[in-house]
Amino acid sequence: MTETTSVHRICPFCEACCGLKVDIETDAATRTQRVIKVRGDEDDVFSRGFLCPKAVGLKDLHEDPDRLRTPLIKRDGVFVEASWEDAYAEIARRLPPVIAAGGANAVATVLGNPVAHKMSLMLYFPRLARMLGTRNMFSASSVDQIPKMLSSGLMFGSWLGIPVPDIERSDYLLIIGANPMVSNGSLWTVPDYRGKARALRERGGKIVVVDPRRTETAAAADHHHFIRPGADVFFLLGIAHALFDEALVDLKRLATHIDGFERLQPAFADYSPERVAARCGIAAAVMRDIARTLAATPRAAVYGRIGTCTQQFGSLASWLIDVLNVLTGHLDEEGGAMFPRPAAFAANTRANTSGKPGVGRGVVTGRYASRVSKAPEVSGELPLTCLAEEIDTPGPGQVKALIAIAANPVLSSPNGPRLAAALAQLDFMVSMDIYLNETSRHADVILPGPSPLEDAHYDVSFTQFSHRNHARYSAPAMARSDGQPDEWESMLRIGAIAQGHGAEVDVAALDDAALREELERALGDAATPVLAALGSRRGPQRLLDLGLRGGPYGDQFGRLPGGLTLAAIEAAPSGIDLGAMAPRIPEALRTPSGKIELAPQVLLDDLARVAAALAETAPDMVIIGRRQLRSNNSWMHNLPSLAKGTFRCTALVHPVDAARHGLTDGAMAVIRNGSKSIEAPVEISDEMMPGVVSLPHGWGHDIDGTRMAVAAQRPGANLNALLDENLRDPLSGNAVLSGIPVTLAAMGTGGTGGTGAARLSPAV
Ligand SMILES: Nc1nc2c(c(=O)[nH]1)N[C@H]1C(S)=C(S)[C@@H](COP(=O)(O)OP(=O)(O)OC[C@H]3O[C@@H](n4cnc5c(=O)[nH]c(N)nc54)[C@H](O)[C@@H]3O)O[C@H]1N2
Ligand SMILES: Nc1nc2c(c(=O)[nH]1)N[C@H]1C(S)=C(S)[C@@H](COP(=O)(O)OP(=O)(O)OC[C@H]3O[C@@H](n4cnc5c(=O)[nH]c(N)nc54)[C@H](O)[C@@H]3O)O[C@H]1N2
Ligand code: SF4
Ligand SMILES: [Mo]
Repeated sequence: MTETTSVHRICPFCEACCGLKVDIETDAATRTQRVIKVRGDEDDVFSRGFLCPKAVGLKDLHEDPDRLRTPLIKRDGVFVEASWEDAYAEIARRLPPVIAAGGANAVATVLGNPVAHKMSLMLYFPRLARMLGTRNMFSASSVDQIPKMLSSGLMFGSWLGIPVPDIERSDYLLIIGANPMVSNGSLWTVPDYRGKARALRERGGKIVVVDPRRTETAAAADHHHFIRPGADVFFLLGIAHALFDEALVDLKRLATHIDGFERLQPAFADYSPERVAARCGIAAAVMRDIARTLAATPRAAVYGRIGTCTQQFGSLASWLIDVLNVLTGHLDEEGGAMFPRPAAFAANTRANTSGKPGVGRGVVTGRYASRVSKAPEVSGELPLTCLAEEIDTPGPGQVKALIAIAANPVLSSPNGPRLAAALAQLDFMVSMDIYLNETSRHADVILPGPSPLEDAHYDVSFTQFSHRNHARYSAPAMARSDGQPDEWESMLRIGAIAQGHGAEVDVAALDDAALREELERALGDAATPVLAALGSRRGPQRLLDLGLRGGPYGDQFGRLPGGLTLAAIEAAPSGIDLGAMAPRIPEALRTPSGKIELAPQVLLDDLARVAAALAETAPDMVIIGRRQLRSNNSWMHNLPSLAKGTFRCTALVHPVDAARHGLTDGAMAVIRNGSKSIEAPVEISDEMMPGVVSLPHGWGHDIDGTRMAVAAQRPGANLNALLDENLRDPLSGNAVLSGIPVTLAAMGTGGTGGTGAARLSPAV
């Protein structure tokens, strides 16, 4: 006898956060469960039934025999399965001596992308960080978005107070260095971008895409312009210059909320479209036309994403995007770039609904610096590209232990091979990870989290960037295997071990005490009734209820009956719609001046680098990355339904470049950057800008000692084995991943030919 139930689930794989319905069959006798089907939830208030092919990965992931279900401990170089008690005991045996010898900073932490997709990890990492007290905190943010966090912090006062396009009411979108048709949006939670873009164009609006590749997003837009990788700053300066030059600036309502306006025009004076055109590869007339259209269209927005961040001028480009939105009167206006008003956690995520409305402390950077390269701290973290040198450079303050949480930096961070060698030198490493992969293979203990279907979920992060406000919750849908703890429990346990309390602490009591202390500090005597109102909830659910009830739509712990609570969203399985974005300036600002800081001095100073780079000519070939629909960074290549089909880790090359370098379609090419080289099959395509080759990241699964059988069948090449760990945007510390000069050559016969053949092997 079997019984099938249908459960609601927010997809945890990408920032679109689609609402899914998952059919689960339970055997009445054995209680074993199996996923039958994954589909879009038509009733979901936010995603309205949309889903992408990765959603079925939820079934594959749950069933993946390689997904770890018990902890692993490395004994004499070999991983053995262990009980949770033994795994924690091993951490208790080995972590405290590292701290005793080297102090708190001897332990580093590194967080990966899935942390943002796991309520448990997202809400409890701050506690672990406090318990560890280390300055050596690293994350995927510094190979991704930290320039946008910095520019938003400087302009609007909070790290994650980032405006997003109001696509459903916009008539003109300028999309720079983003491919939402494939990525499904980033720092912009927008499920079904395709449908929304189509609707925009059907109502007479236009979409313009600026990208060194004619991407899927570009192909479905009105205009696409190739841009030289890394040259966005010139393009944006050209448009800003034209706005002043042609008297198109109109601050509208924002005029009284702005500081520094008078400093912009002189700063942009040297960058007429005519002067920057050759440097960015876009004609002056195009820049002027974009300036005029932006100014003339009442509802328009400029949006930039990872292509504008992962480059040497990432902070400047991120800033200029919002400068254009402000100068054309599109910031904080309907159909423009607006601030979401999330239901919870703006304070935890350092966004903009906490504290006093309209004014704040703003952001500061460089409160400390990394030991070796002296890279400044930004948003409480150091650049991920500094992690390897912090481990492999001897001296006082050297990192000797690492706690990696849902992170695979060996594949996701530039010069992965150096990092891998550094990890092998550590005295101790813990990976909280669900796979034995390229990074976790270096760990001494691996602690696997539950499958997403066994876990509760609320989008702590992505509600901060959603194009429409909403609140949705997924309860655990499937039973866990015996003894499987929550990931927050493991984090508290590691924290307690680091503080010398041993492995056997009462985690629940620790959690209770920490929350009471936090609330008493924030609320004084009012903490007691708040705690009482939270009742019997514990762990992340209690923090979620706290966040929702104290948030902008909350019931204020009973004072506003009918307001939002966790119980209310539990009772609405397809979520609660909280409406379209509405203007929030000045209330959303958290700058000390209470104004939008349009011309922060550090950014103006950084323009000196731009001036120096204006005359640089294009290298013969440069490399950029690429995202693909059936893949997500490094870790979904083991899921059969996604891994099948055409091999995707190919080097896209323009026909002219292929001819110049003697490359043929399907044959292997050697891509070199100095002494580093990788090999990948060539795919000739005129969707590339001439002089630019594109390779996806997150591949390179041919490293020994991993346990990802499907991924290993077609390992692909690791783009990050080619990139330099020493190239950073100096202000934000973000890695430069785009526009790196490389050489291309056809691969010779013999030698590495065997590897190439393996990489081209047929579909799994
Ligand atoms: N060259 C180049 N490099 C890039 C990029 C690029 O565009 N070009 N993009 C960068 C970007 S934007 C990002 S975000 C980073 C991503 O960098 P990472 O976060 O380091 O990479 P992921 O591949 O997302 O790895 C996620 C890890 O989390 C594990 N995991 C998955 N689910 C769970 C879970 O539920 N619990 C736990 N504990 N672990 C889990 C996976 O097994 C995997 O080890 O890569 C960056 N690297
Ligand atoms: N299917 C899928 N979805 C994903 C992911 C994935 O791996 N697969 N990863 C997720 C993650 S972690 C993130 S951060 C988001 C990222 O979301 P997006 O930023 O939308 O992702 P990309 O597809 O990398 O888009 C970046 C674009 O910038 C272009 N580009 C490269 N260099 C430059 C440049 O110098 N200037 C300009 N103007 N453009 C440039 C690239 O050609 C590419 O089209 O996607 C998320 N969604
Ligand atoms: S777009 Fe695909 S991977 Fe992203 S949340 Fe939706 S279903 Fe999941
Ligand atoms: Mo990312």
